[in-house]
Amino acid sequence: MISKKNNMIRNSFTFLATIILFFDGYGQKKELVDLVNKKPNIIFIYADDLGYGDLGIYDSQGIKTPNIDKLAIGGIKFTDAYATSATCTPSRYGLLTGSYPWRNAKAKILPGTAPLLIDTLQMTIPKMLRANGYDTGIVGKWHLGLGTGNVDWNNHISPGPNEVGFDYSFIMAATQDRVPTVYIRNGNVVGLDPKDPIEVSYKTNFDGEPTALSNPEMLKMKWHHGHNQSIVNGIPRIGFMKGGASAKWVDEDMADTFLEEAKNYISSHKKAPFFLYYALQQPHVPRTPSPRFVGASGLGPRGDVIVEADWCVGQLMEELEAQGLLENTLIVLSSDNGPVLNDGYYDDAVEKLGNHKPAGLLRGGKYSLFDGGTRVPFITYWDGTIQPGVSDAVVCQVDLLASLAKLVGSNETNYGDSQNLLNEFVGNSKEGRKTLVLEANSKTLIRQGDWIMIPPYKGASKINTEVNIEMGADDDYQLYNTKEDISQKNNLAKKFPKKLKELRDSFEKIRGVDYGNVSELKLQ
Ligand code: NG6
Ligand code: CA
Repeated sequence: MISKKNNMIRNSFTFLATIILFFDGYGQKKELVDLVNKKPNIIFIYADDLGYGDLGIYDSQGIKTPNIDKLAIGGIKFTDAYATSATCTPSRYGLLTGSYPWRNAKAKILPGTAPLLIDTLQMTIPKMLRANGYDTGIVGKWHLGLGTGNVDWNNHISPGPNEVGFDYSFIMAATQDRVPTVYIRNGNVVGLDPKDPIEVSYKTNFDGEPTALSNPEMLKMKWHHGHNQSIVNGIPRIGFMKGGASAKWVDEDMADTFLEEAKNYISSHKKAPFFLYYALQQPHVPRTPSPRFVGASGLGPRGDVIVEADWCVGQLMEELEAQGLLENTLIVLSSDNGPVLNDGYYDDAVEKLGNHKPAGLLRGGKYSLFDGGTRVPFITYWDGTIQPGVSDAVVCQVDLLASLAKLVGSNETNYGDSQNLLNEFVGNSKEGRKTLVLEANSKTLIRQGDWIMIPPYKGASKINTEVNIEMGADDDYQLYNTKEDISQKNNLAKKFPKKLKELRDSFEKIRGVDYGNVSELKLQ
């Protein structure tokens, strides 16, 4: 630290530029020294379907995650942090663009053949960082669409991550349970034999290709709902695929493959600054731990892949340390949506759960309007710069764009829905967001202060029996005080009509919809 400061003093202009004075909510002057324009490397680690109660540091009852816990102990553990949505595609869209996903009608769970969801003219985190001198890379799950429709997987695939800001990309197109089951590097399928071209369809099977329905004897993992189309590596998937045998991934190697890619990206961009978006596939279905982790948790494959993901984070940290980059790297870890046990395969997630509570004390889970859908683990870590602590500031992944822009000294100040919460993310403030509109299955709700209001959704199902999760929809208004009732058990809508009106007014203003009188509501 001392030698770094001396370096800065030598360059007095930079030094002056790094001192930012600002006022916090109470009018007191604070100094944020050495932060802005320091341009640290930035790594965003995004788990897939990791719940609020799945990490040791978030009081996990059954799974040990020492490496991620170490990040939280040496950094800031956020207790009131949100993804923008209760499912993957919209959350990733909100994260990268700084725009609420409900503003884009197409931001729904996408099939593997969907066109690119992000407009190539839209602002994104990697674009913003690139404009400020960063090299940018993505390794892992994409799930934001590719191409412009009718992708030819045997040619260069574009537009994709490389056209919305990433200098380097090594991705899976959609999800581990969706075809095509191949890796794509900078727009090209990895390991493809041109003599065995890939064809993909989400409508019809290709003649003679086995499916889970026609050839159940080929399955090493059984499907529970959905997931009964093409079989790859003995695992039934969503969608039909033909060809590309030499390019197909090995599911059990996926964690190691992404980790190696992430480490290589780091070691080949040491000259900094770089931004790495490391999008883990765990613990999304199909849960396929490397043999090294089978049985590691005692909770079946879902627990095992969380242990595996934790190990990956530890390995990444070791790489940063080995490269001497730890003090100059901001690490943010979170999850794209809440947890689910049975998401379409028989994999013992329910049977072997024991006392473990994937969503902790939160109600609902993935897909849900309740907090179990969107309130997620969120950790920031920056060795030597962020003072360790716990923060109950309300923050959202949509805010990373504006906050990182502030961090890297961008002159732009308007980032749409993204608010600059840099002070919260580095632990200088616990003020957080005042208001947040969240999405689950095309329905929205509002969080304002300690209160959550879910508007009526007439006739919507209260529980999804396939995944066995409460969806959070009701015919009447729901109002919860999350500070006093984290499990959203007491609907206070009738008891606090003024508070209800306050949240309803804010909600209508932001959504741009007049939801009318309580008794007249007929929302879908
Ligand atoms: C659902 C899938 C589920 C999962 C989810 C996407 C079925 C029945 N269910 O449609 O298994 O793939 O989509 O998850 O097909 S997400 O985390 O990427 O949003
Ligand atoms: Ca997800």
